[in-house]
Amino acid sequence: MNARIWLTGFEPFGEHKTNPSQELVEQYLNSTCIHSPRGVESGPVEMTFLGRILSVDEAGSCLSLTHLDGVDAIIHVGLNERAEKVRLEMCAANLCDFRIPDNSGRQLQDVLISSSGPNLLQTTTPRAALAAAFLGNQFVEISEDCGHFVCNETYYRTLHAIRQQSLDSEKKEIPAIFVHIPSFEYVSMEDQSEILIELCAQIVQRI
Ligand code: PCA
Repeated sequence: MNARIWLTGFEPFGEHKTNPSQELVEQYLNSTCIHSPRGVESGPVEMTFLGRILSVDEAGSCLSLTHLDGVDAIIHVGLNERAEKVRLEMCAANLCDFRIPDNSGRQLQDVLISSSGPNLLQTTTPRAALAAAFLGNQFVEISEDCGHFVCNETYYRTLHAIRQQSLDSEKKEIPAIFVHIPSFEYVSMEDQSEILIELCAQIVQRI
């Protein structure tokens, strides 16, 4: 099987001149990679990475919604300025509350993303299996708080669309997760790359 993975990073925002999520993700876009996930018996998986570097605004948060068809998994990656580890985000909140303006100048305060959606949406990836796969990894943690800025907005929109799509068509939900990364000072680009590929392979192996 060759799994098609929709992988996204973000442009710089706020005071940042660069965004490590852009550098991390750009290495893989439009390429294919073969990787054997740890601790899983069924051998190597082949993954083709499609995706984009998203603008940090409403347009960027919505862009993936027009690409859900024909992809096997969705991995969004963004910078968390305060993180010192790679955070696997387990849920997205139906709330925008921006501390700083986004790259289009929006500064939403206490605004719902979807007027009819639930307060929280959970990752559609197998949570327990991923937690177990990264249990011994000192650079990875599980997080229940994706913040209230554009990363959370993007994650919520994606999970909401996946849920809607599976309700409408009775198709299985596409696995999707948000990964918040720290600056490369805390976890090197090389270590973050290994974590990202291992995560993708773990998810794809269980489709
Ligand atoms: N991090 C921001 C948005 C873009 C990014 O890389 C966030 O955590 O919402």
